[in-house]
Amino acid sequence: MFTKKHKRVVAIHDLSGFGRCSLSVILPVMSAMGVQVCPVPTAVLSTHTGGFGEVAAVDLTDYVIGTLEHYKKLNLEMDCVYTGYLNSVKQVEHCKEYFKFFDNALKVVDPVMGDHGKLYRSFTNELVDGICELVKSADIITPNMTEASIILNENMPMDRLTTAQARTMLAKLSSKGPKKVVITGVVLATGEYANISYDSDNGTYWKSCSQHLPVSYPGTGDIFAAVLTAAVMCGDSLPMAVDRATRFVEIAIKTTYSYSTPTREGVMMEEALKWLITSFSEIPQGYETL
Ligand code: PXL
Repeated sequence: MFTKKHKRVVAIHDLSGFGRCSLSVILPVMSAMGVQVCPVPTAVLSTHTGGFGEVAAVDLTDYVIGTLEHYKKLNLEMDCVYTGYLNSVKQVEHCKEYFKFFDNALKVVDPVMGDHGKLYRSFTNELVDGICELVKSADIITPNMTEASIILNENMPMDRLTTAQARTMLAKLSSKGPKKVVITGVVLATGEYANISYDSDNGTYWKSCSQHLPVSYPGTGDIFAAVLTAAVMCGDSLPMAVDRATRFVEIAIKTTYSYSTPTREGVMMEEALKWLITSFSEIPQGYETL
């Protein structure tokens, strides 16, 4: 009997044409790491919603559940269901249906809702509540600080986080359901800029620090979650996967910054992708206990 060689993930996210985010970056990243991606677009947009004015967009709410019905008929196996930018409350329900049907698959929720203390354009309170609910069914979640604060119904911390505060945030998120929690873009009391994580299976807390540049590019959260998800699917421990994602996003940002391109155009994947491929066989060792 033929068994598939590569791990397979269904990625439920939007497809933005210009601006290098969501499926446009998730596909190359995961393919380069040897994972087969089945993209399920939640919406098609001309650009992301962060700085290009009025967007040409088509909502694909009813398409998502149709893909599940077809995959059921095909008896497709999925090793992972990974959700990101959702376009309607109905799509939250459709993601739950995906989780229910592929109950043995790894469930990753990137609760894409906002950044820098603000919700992305087009996110209603109802959709935010739905995504906060979806988080409870996940095995792994990857919020940034803004999204972590929304899920916890807390104000976004204005100060740097002490180790105790960082650990508390991670543990509180995990107590909602996901066994593994990652928070990106955390500034620690030490002044370090870190991605922090908690694995409740063994009670361990981790941090991967990176150099902080005075720029922010859209899509880096999507790239981070995609590298992390593919790395876990391929057998990395949580700290190794977080570190792999941290290292790749760091080099993608540094590379792009050196070219001084407009930030709204995202990171130069075309330049950075080779680092992902050439470094994938190396063991990521930049993580430390938190
Ligand atoms: O990278 C997050 C993201 C994904 N998809 C769309 C977005 C954004 C952030 O602005 O607008 C459409």
